[in-house]
Amino acid sequence: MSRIINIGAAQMGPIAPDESRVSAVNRMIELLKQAKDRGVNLVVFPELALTTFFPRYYEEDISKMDMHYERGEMPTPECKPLFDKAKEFGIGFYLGYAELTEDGHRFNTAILVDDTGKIVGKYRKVHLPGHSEYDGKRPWQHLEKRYFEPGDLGFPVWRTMGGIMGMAICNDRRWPETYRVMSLKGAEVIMLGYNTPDVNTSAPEPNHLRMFHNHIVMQASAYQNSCFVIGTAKAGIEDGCMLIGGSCIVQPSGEMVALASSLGDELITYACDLDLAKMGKETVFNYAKHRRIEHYGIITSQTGVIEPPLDEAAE
Ligand code: ING
Repeated sequence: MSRIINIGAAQMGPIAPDESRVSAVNRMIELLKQAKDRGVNLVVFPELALTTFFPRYYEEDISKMDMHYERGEMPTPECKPLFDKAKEFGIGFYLGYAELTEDGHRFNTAILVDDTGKIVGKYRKVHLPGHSEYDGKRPWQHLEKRYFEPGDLGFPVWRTMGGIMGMAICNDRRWPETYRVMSLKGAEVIMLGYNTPDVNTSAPEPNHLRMFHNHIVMQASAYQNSCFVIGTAKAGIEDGCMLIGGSCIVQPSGEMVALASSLGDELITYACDLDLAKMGKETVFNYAKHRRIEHYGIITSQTGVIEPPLDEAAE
């Protein structure tokens, strides 16, 4: 019997710096209503779905950014209507937000809530792009290394809603290790939200490559790890800074089966047959049969590049 779960990527348009959480939550509830009408079982909201992408702003005193973080555990009072509506509809969801823990740690976080309203798990973004100090050369800052600590929860997966599911956040999607760790634990669905500025002065590249790279990493990784990958954007112009859209659902073949066409609040959906993940896991990417870990050691023992020595004789 096939295990079909109808998954929705609930892309959100811009969240203005002064937009309230109530406004963002109401927009997400509207997307949940669309999801209900379309028989969706699981909705993936973006990274930092409650606030504007505040790492674009420099603040000397980090505590002055506290208003962008959620304190303590979910659901917060502002998010409770979202949790209640999802539970009423019997829809699970992924929610990205900035987390400020009781003991003062700051993470770029996502939680997975199942279709009964139970918080199944939490993930904290491991790969933090950008920089930690003000960079005058940039039109926009990207201060995730200033406002967040690297995630301390690893890449967990959970058995929930009939499958094995894991989470990632934005820049994580560019690193193959993200998916491989989860697929070594059997992940059939890897979901993630992203806020990707259209301009990244630290990696100047032609504009069209922004979307190309966004999709190639998720499509290649879905194929190489034989799993579904869902990527949900916060898109559009936030305070003058363009964030790319391109929310998508990718099946284990690597083919994109749903793609957002706007830069606003937009739900895309696909009936994901989780058993499609099995074929790859049992054949081409049967890890137990084909991987040769005796040759992979430096992937985890070495952080940066170590080139072969220059040949003295050639000098
Ligand atoms: N944003 C971007 C991302 O990884 C970035 C940062 C942009 C990296 C462009 C490389 C190129 O999509 C976040 N929030 O990680």
